[in-house]
Amino acid sequence: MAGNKTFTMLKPDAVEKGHIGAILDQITASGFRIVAMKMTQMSKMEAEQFYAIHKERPFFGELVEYMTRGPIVAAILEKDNAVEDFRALIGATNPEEAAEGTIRKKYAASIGENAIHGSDSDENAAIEGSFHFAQKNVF
Ligand code: 3AN
Repeated sequence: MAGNKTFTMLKPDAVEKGHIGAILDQITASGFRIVAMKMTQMSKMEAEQFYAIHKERPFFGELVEYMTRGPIVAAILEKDNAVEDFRALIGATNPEEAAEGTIRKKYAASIGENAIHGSDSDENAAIEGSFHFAQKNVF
């Protein structure tokens, strides 16, 4: 059965460009409830751990550099079928392939700087959410 929580990060490029408000507005207008949220800056070690699955990929160094260069907004979101519906809302990893109206189509510059993260499975949503939030800060 599909779970009802996903995890997101508004990435440094989205924060730098002043898109926090617009993106959160689109997320909540699409039926997601914010159940945890914070602004934070990841350390190199945290980013390496968060993206450990990509550590053999050629873009790993660039990804860690990008994700640590400024603050992000991390959040846990709740909705029926959260993971799948949120992936649809953010659009394809490469903004050039993202559907019209999706968050990446509107705000992402490139595949490397793609504005927003969304968990790709219920299992990863739980792992990523607890990476950033203690249970007492999830409401
Ligand atoms: P998604 O974020 O859509 O789940 P993943 O998990 O494949 O995509 O990639 C994680 C992050 O790694 C992306 N959000 C993006 O910032 C970066 N990334 C993915 N593919 C590339 C690539 N080909 N070149 C540079 N960065 C990439």
